[in-house]
Amino acid sequence: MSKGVYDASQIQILEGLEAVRKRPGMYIGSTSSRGLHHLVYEIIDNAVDEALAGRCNSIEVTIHEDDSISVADNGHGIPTGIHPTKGITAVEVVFTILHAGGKFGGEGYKVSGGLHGVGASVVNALSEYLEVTVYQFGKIHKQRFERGKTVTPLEVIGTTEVTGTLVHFKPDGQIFEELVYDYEILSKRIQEMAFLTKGLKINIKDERNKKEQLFHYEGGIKQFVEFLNNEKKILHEKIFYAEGEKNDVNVEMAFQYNESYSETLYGFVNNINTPEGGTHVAGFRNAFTKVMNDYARKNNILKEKDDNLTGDDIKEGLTAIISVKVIDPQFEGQTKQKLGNKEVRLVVDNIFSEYLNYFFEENPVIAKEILEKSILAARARDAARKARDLTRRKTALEGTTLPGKLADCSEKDPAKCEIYLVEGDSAGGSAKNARTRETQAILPLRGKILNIEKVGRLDKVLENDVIKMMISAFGTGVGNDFDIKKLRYHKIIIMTDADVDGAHIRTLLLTFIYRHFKELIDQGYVYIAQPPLFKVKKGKKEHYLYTDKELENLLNEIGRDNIDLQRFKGLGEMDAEQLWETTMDPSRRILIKAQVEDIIATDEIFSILMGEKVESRRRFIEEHAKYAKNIDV
Ligand code: TTJ
Repeated sequence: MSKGVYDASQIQILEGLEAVRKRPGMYIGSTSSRGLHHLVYEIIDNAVDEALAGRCNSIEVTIHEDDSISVADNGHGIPTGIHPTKGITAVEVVFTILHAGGKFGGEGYKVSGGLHGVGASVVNALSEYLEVTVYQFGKIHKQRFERGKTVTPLEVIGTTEVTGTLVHFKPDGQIFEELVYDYEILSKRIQEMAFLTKGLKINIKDERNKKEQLFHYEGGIKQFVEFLNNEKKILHEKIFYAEGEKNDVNVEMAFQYNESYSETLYGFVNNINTPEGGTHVAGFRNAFTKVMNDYARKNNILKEKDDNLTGDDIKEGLTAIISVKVIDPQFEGQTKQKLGNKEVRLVVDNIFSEYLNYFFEENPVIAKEILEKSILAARARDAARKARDLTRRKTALEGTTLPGKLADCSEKDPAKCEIYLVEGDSAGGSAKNARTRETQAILPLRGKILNIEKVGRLDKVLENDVIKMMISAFGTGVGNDFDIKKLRYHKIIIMTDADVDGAHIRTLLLTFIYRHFKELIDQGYVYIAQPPLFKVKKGKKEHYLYTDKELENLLNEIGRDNIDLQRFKGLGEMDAEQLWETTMDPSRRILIKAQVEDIIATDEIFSILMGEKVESRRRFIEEHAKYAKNIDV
């Protein structure tokens, strides 16, 4: 290649990576902690692709002391030769040309990227430095980049007997607002990747505090289902598993029922979670409903007079993973998290139907148990509908739908309205006095909020008075009636005491909202208020502190003599003015948005906290109480 062409392509490369640095959000979503973690997934995805191609079986991820990251695999190594059209080494192509990550290479390298797949060059552009080391054909090759720019060519620096690729990078402080890695966030995602790629070993090591975990699942998603059901009482021992491929679409499915009433179903496309579902999930549900009804009719479990089971009936207690690999995934929906490829639906439907029919024939006892549970669900749904019709008629007669305890706001535009769900009547009273009447509504919650996870079914949940009040205040309806357009407040703020009971009530409320109003959380309408833990008075000056750390800092600053330290045990200890100043004034308060960031972790925690197995619940609370912020033990 002539020097002129090389120069031209160099200019293009620099322009490309400069664009990434100018608009990082366009490539990795955000420059917050989320984007920071995204960089690691991006690099790991490349190594996982190498594993999918059958060339590597082990990946090591290291968080170094300075929050730089290393990812190493034992594959064949990124090719070190000159790329036929680009005129630079393939290694340099991977790290400097946009969207090049792994997409070249042809045979056995079909699926790659997906939603994340913006490529390693984006990581390079957003790193203070990135070093890649390739172990290949007896030699060690190394190249260094800084902020996307090549600073050394790919050089041979030694000899070796192993093969693989090692990438070491440090996210750029000029780009990211947050530079500290969270071990838990990385290890959760890494565990998920390990479940999704059976046989692959992924080790994560944190050199900042010597933590280390190895994830390795020969059973793949079958073990994923086992893990998700671990804290639940299972309905049948044997886990269904099937794998198949048709028209270049690879499908893996696993499921097992538990005795609860909620569904835990995760779809993945090229190892990426699809919270909004899509054609793969639709195909699964369609086949499941059809096979269940056919089997039930054939074996006289459903009688002639009975209605067919619906998709909702077979959901209760189902834990399932559907993982598909697609060459050119199309993502749709508001957040681009829904698989759109039409051809996938039938492929999943066909493969699942075939294996499920076979599974039921082989395991008639399991088939019967699952069907009986679904039939019970159908009856409960019927009863709930009748109960709902009844309450609807009743409320129509009474002429009002709002609960008496609600101190509503006068503003009618939901976007401007907030509702505080306040623990206890006395705090409720202070909050009513403190509030801005125009925009802030107060609903005091007293009495037992029933343990939703234990009761489960909607018809039972709806019998609880506190729950009924909340639902009618929200205005949305519930279950099949749910309509988010009718929501009366765009901020639902949970305000509980800063002690163990408060934390428990908060968890109950969040569980309830998560199970029955998940969309409210998805839309970012649910918040947690942060009341202060301490008040420090010195002379005429008063300070409110929200964490132990803040208190310590303040005391270090102003000294420990002649101070008056008050510890707030509950909201009730604050008068209306204090409550307004510290927790309710929109210009001063701290609100935490309730997020289902990591659905899997949340779901597991909810199950542990709320579920049947009392022993593990006690253990969990003991283990976590000492770490949890704002919990007074
Ligand atoms: C490309 O197609 C031919 C065989 O090698 C393929 C390749 O790129 N392999 C590869 C990439 N192995 N490992 C990587 C890789 C590993 C890490 C940790 C990070 C990156 C960006 C790539």
